[in-house]
Amino acid sequence: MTHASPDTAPGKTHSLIDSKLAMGWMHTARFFTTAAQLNQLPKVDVPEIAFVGRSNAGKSTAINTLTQQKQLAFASKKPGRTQHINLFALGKQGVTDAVLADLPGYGYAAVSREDKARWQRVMLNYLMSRESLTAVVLLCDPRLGMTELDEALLDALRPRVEQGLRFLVVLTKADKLTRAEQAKILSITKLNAGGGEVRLFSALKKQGVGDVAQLLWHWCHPEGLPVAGDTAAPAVTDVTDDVEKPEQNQS
Ligand SMILES: Nc1nc2c(ncn2[C@@H]2O[C@H](COP(=O)(O)OP(=O)(O)OP(=O)(O)O)[C@@H](O)[C@H]2O)c(=O)[nH]1
Ligand SMILES: [Mg+2]
Repeated sequence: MTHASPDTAPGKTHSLIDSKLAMGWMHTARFFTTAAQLNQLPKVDVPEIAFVGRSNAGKSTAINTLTQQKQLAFASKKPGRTQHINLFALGKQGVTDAVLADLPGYGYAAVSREDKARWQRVMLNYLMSRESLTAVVLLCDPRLGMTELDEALLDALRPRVEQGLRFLVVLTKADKLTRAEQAKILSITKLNAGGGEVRLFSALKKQGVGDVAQLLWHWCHPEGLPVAGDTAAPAVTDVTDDVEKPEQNQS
């Protein structure tokens, strides 16, 4: 883990924070609320980051890994586990400065056509109209890369991306690929990600975790970190201690 050297000059801000600090921030995550429909979601006035992607891609597991909490989000090898929009609040000393949203996955074959259509509507409405949404993390299984459904989502998001919405493709389950395969899918996905960021990630091997945490921190704190004593200490010191070993994917 690398550490940025602290800038202690008064009145300055840190534009770079180290991954330990970002992980400490992620670790503050706590359950906020759950909703089956958009109109049940409370308005929030802090940046909101949505985790989206195909069913079973690893969205809930990524949230648990990033927040270093075993069961904050419901993860399961049975696809379709997440059926609501679940919000988690982030921020030190109980002061919420960002929200993570875990969304149900799409593309799960066993769901009825009506349920699929209903969910697509809810998700698109959410992505199009949620005012607090500042970033979207699209999780993709690197063995599939970006599928047609992922491309459709990216297309739908494009107008908001052009207006400044941040976009990150996380290639989960990187542990299932060799280094050479990882490098290949990374470069292919960079070409398809419409100018968004792309990162390799493994909940099992803790690959890319600090890197993604740093990126999310910066997106939620574009002004940087005030140089003050109260923000200098991370909430956790060893980020690898309490992370769940996810079950092996069946597919
Ligand atoms: N090997 C490996 N398995 C993973 C990884 N991330 C997730 N998984 C497994 O993939 C399966 C699905 O994970 P979830 O996090 O529930 O997936 P999801 O995208 O939230 O799924 P839905 O809620 O159904 O949309 C679980 O069995 C996880 O343990 C990873 O990085 N490596
Ligand atoms: Mg889930």
